[in-house]
Amino acid sequence: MDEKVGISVGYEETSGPKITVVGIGGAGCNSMNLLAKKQEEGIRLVAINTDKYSLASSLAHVKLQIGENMTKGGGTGGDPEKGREAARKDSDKIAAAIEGTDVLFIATGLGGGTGTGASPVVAEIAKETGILTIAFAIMPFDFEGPETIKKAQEGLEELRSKVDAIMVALNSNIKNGDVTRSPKEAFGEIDTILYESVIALRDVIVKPSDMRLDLSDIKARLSGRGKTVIGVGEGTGERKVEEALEKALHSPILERNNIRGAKSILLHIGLGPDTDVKTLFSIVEAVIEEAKENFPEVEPNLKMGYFQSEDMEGRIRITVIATDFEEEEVGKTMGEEEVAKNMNATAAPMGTSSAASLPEEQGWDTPYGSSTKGRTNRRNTRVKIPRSITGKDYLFGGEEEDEKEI
Ligand SMILES: Nc1nc2c(ncn2[C@@H]2O[C@H](COP(=O)(O)OP(=O)(O)OP(=O)(O)O)[C@@H](O)[C@H]2O)c(=O)[nH]1
Ligand SMILES: [Mg+2]
Repeated sequence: MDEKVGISVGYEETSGPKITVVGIGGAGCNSMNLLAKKQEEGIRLVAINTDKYSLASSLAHVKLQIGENMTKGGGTGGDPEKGREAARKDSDKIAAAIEGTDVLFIATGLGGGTGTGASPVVAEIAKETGILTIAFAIMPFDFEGPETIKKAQEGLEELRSKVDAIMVALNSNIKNGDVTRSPKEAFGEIDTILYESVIALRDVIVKPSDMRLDLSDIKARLSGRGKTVIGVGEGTGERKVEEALEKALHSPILERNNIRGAKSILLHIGLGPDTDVKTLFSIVEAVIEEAKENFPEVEPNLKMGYFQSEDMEGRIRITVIATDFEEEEVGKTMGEEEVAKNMNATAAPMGTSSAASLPEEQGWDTPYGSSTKGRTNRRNTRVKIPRSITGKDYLFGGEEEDEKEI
């Protein structure tokens, strides 16, 4: 087993903050595939698994087999207790693999044994050394059955309590995308979200910017914040701003697919000399509008950074890091009718309840709870683009039939 544990592995080229992505268990390791293929500068990739066969095909810089004596190199067979135990037994190796890290991403699929059990242990180890830790948790498909889903939900709660910030992706949401794509391409969207979030964070911190956000801004905004959305969008051509905003503010895969109710926002914009300052401010305005949508009382605390460069001519890149979400009380800010409509429209993975039986305590953070609390799907998550950008009243995003709702 290749165990190239050492501070410089994966970071050789960087003089800036060190970012480590740890993939844990089968899904966690797979989700790093795109990062591994691209071998981005300043990012160390660590694959952790009980399953040595899965590790063998990983392209990570560091591969850690845990719990060797317990699982004999196989997986845990879906037992989180074994996953937890395996990580505890090899905690020294894990600590060595993440040593020197400034920002740690923990990528994991919940519902099995290794990812569910070992991820919170890795988070604990990171916390002990004061590393800012962001979890990227993939929730199982609705068809995997109640036992797996229960394990995943319990794992999510535990992981959430151990990390600074958490992004949750739903495997079931793959169905919301273009279903004519090949499975590889469709599943690749999850890898892409992880890739884009990691790269965006690195670029926000290290890219020379005209108005800079730095590691301390990231730390201040993400430390101990819980649910988090990192959205990245790039647009080109005439509708570049609309395109970039729509992509940055709505993810079809993430459980929280919008930034509504976010009280803390970091906004980073990359643009070319062809974009005027009016457009820059319009983007800020659109992001604030979106955060206040359904939450008129929320006054987001927004910090902006931007860089302008020749090679961004004709393009715009928008990165939004949103945290501190105000929860929406079902039925308070939406009428009953709208709640019911959202329930029908929302791809509630388990299809468990109607609006009438909606338990209010179930929030967006319970992916299978089918609540609409702060959670909406593409149908009612249209980005409002200020008139100054479009020349018309707000429009963009969502589906045709929603046009009249605006
Ligand atoms: N998107 C995606 N999800 C996956 C993949 N593999 C597994 N999953 C999901 O992740 C959950 C956990 O599965 P694994 O990651 O294989 O489990 P593990 O952590 O390796 O745990 P054990 O094998 O039981 O020790 C599953 O229930 C699936 O929903 C994958 O390659 N991509
Ligand atoms: Mg496994």
